[in-house]
Amino acid sequence: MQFNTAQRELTLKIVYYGPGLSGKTTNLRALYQRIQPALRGHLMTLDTADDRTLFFDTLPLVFKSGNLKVKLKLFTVPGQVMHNSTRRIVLQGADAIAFIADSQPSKRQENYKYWMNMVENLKINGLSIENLPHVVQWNKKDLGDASTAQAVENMRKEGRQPVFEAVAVSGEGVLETFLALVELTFDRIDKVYLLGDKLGLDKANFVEEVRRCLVDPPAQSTYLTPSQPVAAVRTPEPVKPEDKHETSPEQKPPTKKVEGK
Ligand SMILES: Nc1nc2c(ncn2[C@@H]2O[C@H](COP(=O)(O)OP(=O)(O)OP(=O)(O)O)[C@@H](O)[C@H]2O)c(=O)[nH]1
Ligand SMILES: [Mg+2]
Repeated sequence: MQFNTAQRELTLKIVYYGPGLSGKTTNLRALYQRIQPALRGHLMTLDTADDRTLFFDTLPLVFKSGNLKVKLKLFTVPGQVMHNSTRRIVLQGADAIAFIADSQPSKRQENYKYWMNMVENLKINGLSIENLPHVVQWNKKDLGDASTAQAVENMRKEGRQPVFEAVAVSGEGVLETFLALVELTFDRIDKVYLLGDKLGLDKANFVEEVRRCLVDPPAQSTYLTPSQPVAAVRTPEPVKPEDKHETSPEQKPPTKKVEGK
């Protein structure tokens, strides 16, 4: 969290993390499409020719809450194995994480591997998933099967973090994931920095302002309840030992895209 006292500006960094091709960039694109055109900033993506994220994507969302200017800076990490150092750098100073898992049954181990990779990279940055607001999104629901539905249900039963299913290509579940994370993030920073007491920020107002930035936001969040724990470590499902080989597939030249207003 950054707070600029002179300008009364609060900046929060939200990182979309997960395995390669799980749909992190697609989440940001879908979100971009659902931000009121008059209010949205630039979605910046830097991809290889085959649309793999090379460094990161970024999308800002700026709104007023009380007499504060709030800037949510959304980032995605590149999922390819060889970009681990970039993933670590993007995590620096993260205030919240949306973990985008892939629902395809064949990707179960990959999800686990990247969850552990995230935990490790957070640790190197002096952060811990135990103290960071986070949600899990099982994206590509359309490619999941009964075993995926079971895994999602099991994770929900554990109740360690909000769990969403999504089809990011069609926008399904994208706003729900984001809004739940915004709520959790507010709870956490309020608890740590006493935003309510010190800056007069109010959660309902904060969330409402974010919703106002969106086109047709989903009905009020029924997902989170005040008694729900903010964050805890998820015990990953047991899977085979992770494959640590870092391969370096041939890279295609990057293409930078900026989606304007
Ligand atoms: N069927 C299906 N395809 C999806 C879904 N979400 C994303 N995709 C596709 O999956 C591919 C990868 O999506 P990206 O958003 O680029 O994945 P990423 O996680 O950003 O990948 P990296 O940048 O390499 O880490 C693209 O072809 C998307 O169109 C989904 O819900 N269902
Ligand atoms: Mg990407």
